[in-house]
Amino acid sequence: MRKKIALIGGGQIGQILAMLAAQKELGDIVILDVPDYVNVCKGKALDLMEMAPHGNYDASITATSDYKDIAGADVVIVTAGKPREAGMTREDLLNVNIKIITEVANGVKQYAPKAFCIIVTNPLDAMVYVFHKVTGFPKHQVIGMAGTLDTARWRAFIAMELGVSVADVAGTVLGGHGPDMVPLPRLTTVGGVPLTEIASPEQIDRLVTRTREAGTEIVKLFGKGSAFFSPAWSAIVIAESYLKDKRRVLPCAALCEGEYGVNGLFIGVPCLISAKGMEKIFEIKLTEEEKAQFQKTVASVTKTVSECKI
Ligand code: TXD
Repeated sequence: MRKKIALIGGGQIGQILAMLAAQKELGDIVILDVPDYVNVCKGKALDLMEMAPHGNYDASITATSDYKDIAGADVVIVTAGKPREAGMTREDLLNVNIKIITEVANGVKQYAPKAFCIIVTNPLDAMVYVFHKVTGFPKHQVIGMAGTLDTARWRAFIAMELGVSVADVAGTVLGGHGPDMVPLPRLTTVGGVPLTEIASPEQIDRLVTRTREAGTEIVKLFGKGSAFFSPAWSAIVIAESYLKDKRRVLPCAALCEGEYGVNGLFIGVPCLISAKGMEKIFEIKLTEEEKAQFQKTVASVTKTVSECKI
């Protein structure tokens, strides 16, 4: 019996999610979107089915606007919402996306109450908080996808700067999905060599800044809409770790209840993702400077969440 993956939102990211989930044969895929857009999603689903012979994958890919069709989903990935336009901050999306996420959360709670839920919609740290509050799901069942993307960006920029393979760049980014996220140069390595020993302080500062502004850099280039290839793959990495019990340790927005001195907020931290969902949060002994940066991002997330009227 194949697993079932519900993609709530079949737009830019949703369509890439469907393609990647199908190519990796993670399960059958149901895309859910609004009635006005569902025929486009049905077309995308059909197009992906017609690609299967070349892609050599077997999956049922369908689209709907009825939550009944996501019944029993094992994984739910939520991208429903409005993306940024040039000049907008992620927080500018807050009110419009709170309404959407609340509607989505009620639908998922009713039809897929056991699903492992990966929230992507921005402002991410607030949207995952809203989804968790509205569903009342246990914390192992709900995470936000942002740090896995931010870490991929951090690794990609380092590889580009140093002319090395991305495969050999290891590191992590903590905190909120915003301009004060916390890449950790001290714990980043290139083939086991500490980044701080092969890149100058100026290079590292430039890499940190580019990582923090990576989303905005793409939004500016697009003018309307935001990144979709890298966010989609970042969410699939998490879903795959859950579905295959790969036990990856990935930076995700998880509900902290004392970890890192944070209580009651979803914030980007290293998480063990297993068949149990978000099984465990790993704590890092931060330096005083890293702690100060982390507290700054926590303050930003706290402010945005405090503005969520739910
Ligand atoms: O790392 C991250 N977490 C971020 C997330 C990285 C990049 C993009 N980030 C955010 O993801 C972005 O700011 C948006 O809030 C979401 C989705 O981005 P995407 O680029 O996929 O947006 P689209 O193309 O507008 O797709 C959104 C879809 C679209 O098809 C709408 O019709 C649908 O969401 N939508 C809904 N579906 C179901 N139910 C409701 N109510 C609904 N409203 C809109």
